[in-house]
Amino acid sequence: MKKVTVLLISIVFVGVASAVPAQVWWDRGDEGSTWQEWTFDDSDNPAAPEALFNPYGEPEAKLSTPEVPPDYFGCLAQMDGRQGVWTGEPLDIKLDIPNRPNLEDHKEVWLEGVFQRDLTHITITPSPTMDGYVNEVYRDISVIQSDPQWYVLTVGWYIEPNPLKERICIRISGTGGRLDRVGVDTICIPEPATVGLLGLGAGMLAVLRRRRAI
Ligand SMILES: [Ca+2]
Repeated sequence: MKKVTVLLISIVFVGVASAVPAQVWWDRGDEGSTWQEWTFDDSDNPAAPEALFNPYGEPEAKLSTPEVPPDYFGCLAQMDGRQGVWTGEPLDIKLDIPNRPNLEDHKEVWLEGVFQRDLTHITITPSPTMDGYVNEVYRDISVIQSDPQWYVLTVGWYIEPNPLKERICIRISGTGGRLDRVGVDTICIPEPATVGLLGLGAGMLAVLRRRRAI
């Protein structure tokens, strides 16, 4: 092999190695993984995801508002260029996601949602509650440049030990909290972990950005 070729390969390798950890993410359909995406094509409540891969059960989204009586609450067929938008003031979303019942694992969860107004809170509750911890490894809210009326929320969590399922609770408020779509990817990873937490988070974020359908 010519020296210049070796040099070029070395440069590429070093460049990649310095930017991306050895093992950085999973593909949808990998062992122990699930994914589910709600686009709210109809007004069903609870709502089943429009697209999913989850061999461990049936994920579900419940929409509600704590306001009594509600000023406005419902699923709009169209809103600001988006179809199928849940709205409430505030709007509460609960996502229940079953998962692989293996207590020897730890779990990674990534969520991405398209919404309007203010994110009041987002929490994840592993079930059953066990001794362990939930670590939020990433959170970002960014305006969609091509569609600045809407924002993208991206959150990642590391959970150990692995719970049987998750409940993710989101509240969106402001002058009408609105949710156009939300997707969740999860994976159960057998211990001992072979990947670094921070590196894994960065890599999975790259995957989510590639998958983003906005
Ligand atoms: Ca929608």
